[in-house]
Amino acid sequence: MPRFPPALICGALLLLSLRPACAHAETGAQAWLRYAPLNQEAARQYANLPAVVVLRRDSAVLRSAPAELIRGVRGMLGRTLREEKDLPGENAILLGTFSDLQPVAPGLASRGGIHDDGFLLATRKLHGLDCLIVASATERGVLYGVFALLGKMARNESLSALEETQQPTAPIRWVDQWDNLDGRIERGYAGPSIFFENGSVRADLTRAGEYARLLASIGINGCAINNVNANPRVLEDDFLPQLARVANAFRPWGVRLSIAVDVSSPQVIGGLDTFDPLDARVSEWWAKKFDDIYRLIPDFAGVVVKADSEGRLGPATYGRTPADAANVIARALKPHGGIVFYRAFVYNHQLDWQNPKNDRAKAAYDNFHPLDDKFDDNVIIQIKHGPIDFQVREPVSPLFSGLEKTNEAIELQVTQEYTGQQRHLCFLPPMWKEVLDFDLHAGDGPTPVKDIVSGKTFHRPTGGFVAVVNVGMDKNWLAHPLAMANLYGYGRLAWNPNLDSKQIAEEWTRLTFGNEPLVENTISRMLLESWPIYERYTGPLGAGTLTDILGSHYGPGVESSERNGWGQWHRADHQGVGMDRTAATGTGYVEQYRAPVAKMYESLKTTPDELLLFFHHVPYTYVLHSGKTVIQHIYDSHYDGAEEAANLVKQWQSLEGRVDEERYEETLKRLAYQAGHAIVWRDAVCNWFFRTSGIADQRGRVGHYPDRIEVEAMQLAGYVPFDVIPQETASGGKAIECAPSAQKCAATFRFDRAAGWYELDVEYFDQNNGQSKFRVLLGDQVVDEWVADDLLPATKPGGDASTRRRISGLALRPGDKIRIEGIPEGEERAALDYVEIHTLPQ
Ligand code: GCW
Repeated sequence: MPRFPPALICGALLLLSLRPACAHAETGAQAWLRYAPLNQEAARQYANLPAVVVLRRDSAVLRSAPAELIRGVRGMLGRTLREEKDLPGENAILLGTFSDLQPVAPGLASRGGIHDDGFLLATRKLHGLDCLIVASATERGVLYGVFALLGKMARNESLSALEETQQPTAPIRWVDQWDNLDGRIERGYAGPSIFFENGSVRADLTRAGEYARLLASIGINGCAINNVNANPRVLEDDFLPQLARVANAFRPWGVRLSIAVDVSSPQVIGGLDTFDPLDARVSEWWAKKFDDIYRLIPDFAGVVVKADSEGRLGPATYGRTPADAANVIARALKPHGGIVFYRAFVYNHQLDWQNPKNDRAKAAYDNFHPLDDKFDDNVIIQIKHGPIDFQVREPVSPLFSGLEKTNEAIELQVTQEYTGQQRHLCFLPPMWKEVLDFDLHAGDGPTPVKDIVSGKTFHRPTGGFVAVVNVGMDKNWLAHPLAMANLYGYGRLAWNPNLDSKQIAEEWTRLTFGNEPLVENTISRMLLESWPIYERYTGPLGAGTLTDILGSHYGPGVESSERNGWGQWHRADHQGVGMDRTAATGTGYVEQYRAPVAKMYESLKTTPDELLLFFHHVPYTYVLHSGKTVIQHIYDSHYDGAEEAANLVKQWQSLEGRVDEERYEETLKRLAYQAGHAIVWRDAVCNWFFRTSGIADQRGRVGHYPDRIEVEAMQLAGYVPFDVIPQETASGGKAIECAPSAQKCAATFRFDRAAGWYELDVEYFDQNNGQSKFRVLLGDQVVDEWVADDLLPATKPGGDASTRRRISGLALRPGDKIRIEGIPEGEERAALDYVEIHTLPQ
């Protein structure tokens, strides 16, 4: 079949009135709220949609409901609904709270016992007219109902005989941002803050409002806007009106503003000589501060606290407990209805690594379990889903079942700190589902994490979900066009943790890329495969992500977790690998779980393979349930993972012309980069374990790269070889870089294989402190050139910087001279690692 350019295909499809998503380029700014025009067939089923929308009472939040409905319907159907204040003499869409609608449509509330932010979507005959009703007990629930209705239309679902109720599982459905006041975002990968700039709240908060709209569309009702490593400045008097401006931007969307506060604020900015939570002056200071805040922001939601953690000050300064610190703030918020999220992420990062009984994983439980029943009822303990820190795989935190008389929220991470930083595709809902569905055996029947955090298991008044999101000024919010699936998935699960990942992936894909089955199937399959793939080429068997934990948390850094106080140890040595956390011989961490769970993890036999190294130290020759030895599993999984990452590129390429060009190209670029970086990961981890264990790969792959030519073996001009540290992050442990005096460098070699078509991969190092230029010449002909201008988290050559440039379709002949030229810039010395030449299929 001849290949037509995408524009032609789109044009042809348009003539057939199929109107695919490729009709116009998209930036991703609209995320899943595109309201793209429906094709004729889909639009036909909404032909009878009433022309009028009725909102009987106005308020900041309610106002958004008809506005959004009008916007969505106009986008999808090209019709502009008329807005009325009361029932017209024609069919209508009615929006409102149950009490607003009571006079015209009595008895709605009793339907399904809807409460809080739950909503009803229903068709009713009222005075002989066909009405579509969106109703809730709360104003924001009405808005959620409108978004649900529009989502149905965008996915081409029927609205006839609609009778649906939805009830969120928990009252707390929040997001946190780790934005600093200078505009940078801690662990943010999508540009600067949408809230702050140069120490102040941004003058233009358009994006903050747009973010709130996106959040509302997935049922999120609170957002803490600043880094939990909080700058006390946010509480200074002249800063509060600035916060009020953000609250104003959020308000129309029912998203309540929250901030992270530093517990030392009474001293640092309050002029007191103490921040002891039990000092009366300190409690007065907090009370007065919140009085001031609520005067400006009547719907202020509350605060998030990180204390006694990673160098932050906390109640430990005065020998006080987290409960003392949480309660003094909670009591000041209580009269206003505010809440305190106190983070359970309290641990000693200067642990003695030589003591085999020390274990960071035990910290949250050790610190908080003894305080159960000491926290006020407007305190919520915010617990990271695993006991360490958002690794690619961890068991569930035992603290969830360790607090029965305390409110809890689970903390998840949408920002992909340890899962590829949005340069790698890693759809996290499948991971979160495993966590939420995990039965902690904390009661008579099943007690999955989702029931504990939503307050059901222990009959708590409140609780729920928090995710660290870290959207930025990048147009598409999270940088990778497919990364927003994680924010969408988070919101959907916080609303209803019983949804399955596949359904979430499909919903998101349809809303984001349209309803074409091939597009839906391909993208949702890619999403669902992506976390296991990422896990395979990074940290295996529960050993942690194996990334550089002392720096970027991005590329491979197997040894970085060892021999330091941070406690992310995997204890790999010449004989074996894994942390012994058993009661019998290890740190005793397993005892923090209830008996049935503890029993499962205590035994090697019943510990699932994927968490083996989290709980046990075993020899490399230990045989897994899968029948493979640990070492062979490490090798195989890394080779499989890298191959599957390459396959993601192919899957995506099958969508060329079926998704708009802008998002197609951007996604392709990132997936191709990921496929290259997966090889960097594969080689680093495999070589490290090969070197450490001395056990060869049964399949002969590790350490053998028949298609690879090391640059240090080429003929060099201006380039000098050097040792890369850690050595496994460069092929053969060595790379070349331009000598300090060199302006231009070259590495040359002769091709000595049979004549044919080949692809040539150049592995180079792209740092963020320079923009080197590269050229590849075949004889005298330039076959490719590029600038190493990516902003990877790297200032030196190594696993973070290593990047592949693929030159495809080269006709090579034996004896051909291939020359790679580098022009260094700044501190980036145009470093190269190796070249690989692969035969292309005929
Ligand atoms: O994982 C660590 C991050 C820190 C973060 C901390 C936390 C905001 O590396 O950057 O600090 O977790 O959750 O407090």
